[in-house]
Amino acid sequence: MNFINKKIKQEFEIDGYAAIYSFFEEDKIQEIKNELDRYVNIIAPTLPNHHVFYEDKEDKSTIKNLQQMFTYDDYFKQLIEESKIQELASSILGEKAIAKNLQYFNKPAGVGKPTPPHQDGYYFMLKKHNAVTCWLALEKVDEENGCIHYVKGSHLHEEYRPHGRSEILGFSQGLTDFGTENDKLNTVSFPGEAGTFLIHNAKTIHWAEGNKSQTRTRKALGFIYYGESAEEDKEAHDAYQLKLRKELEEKNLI
Ligand SMILES: O=C(O)CCC(=O)C(=O)O
Repeated sequence: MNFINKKIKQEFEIDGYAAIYSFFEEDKIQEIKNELDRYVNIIAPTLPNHHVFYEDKEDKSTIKNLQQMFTYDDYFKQLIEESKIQELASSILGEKAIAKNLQYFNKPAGVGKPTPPHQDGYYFMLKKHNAVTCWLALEKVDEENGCIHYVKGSHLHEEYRPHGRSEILGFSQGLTDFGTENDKLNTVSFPGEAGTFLIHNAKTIHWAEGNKSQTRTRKALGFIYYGESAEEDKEAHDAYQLKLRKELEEKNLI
């Protein structure tokens, strides 16, 4: 493991997350943005309704979330499977990182909803919790358009915090007891320029506000990896996803 990854791993183990402010050169960020535009224009309209979400499904300019992007497109497959993101995830996990999801997280101007406080591992249904999420800002992120907040050290607790259904499309579960004194004292926010790169433990509590800007979007990509020794409860996971999809269809949200 190189020196940089060692330092990031140390931070990650203590805090439950680490931030790298210049992970990719500007040119690479521009390339990713161009490929994302292509994907949104050409591939998104062809996707099944559980892999593309809109704040208002009648208004395609309000696209908020894409799921499993790497399964539909070679550029994004390479970005998650054969890149320095995958290498870093493997270093942090201490074993080969297997790509599980590549998500687009947008908060459209004016209407982008909050990201409820949650722990990713609660959704993953893993027997061990060897999973990480990486998050890459594709434009400037701050308190106005909804930057990420972490609760420092929240990954160190054995149990997950209680979650319940959230009303936010794309984030079906949120913490039901969020906002304790400890949560408030340990919350750290991550504003930054395009290219801001974050990595967090599957147990780390994180959240973001809605987009209060009337003019700026908040575009980011999320990369989920499981360690190769992770044991999924695939049956339970797939059953939950199917139930959720039916509910969202019934509510006419997707
Ligand atoms: O981009 C966001 O607001 C949420 C991201 C998130 O929850 C994640 O990457 O796990």
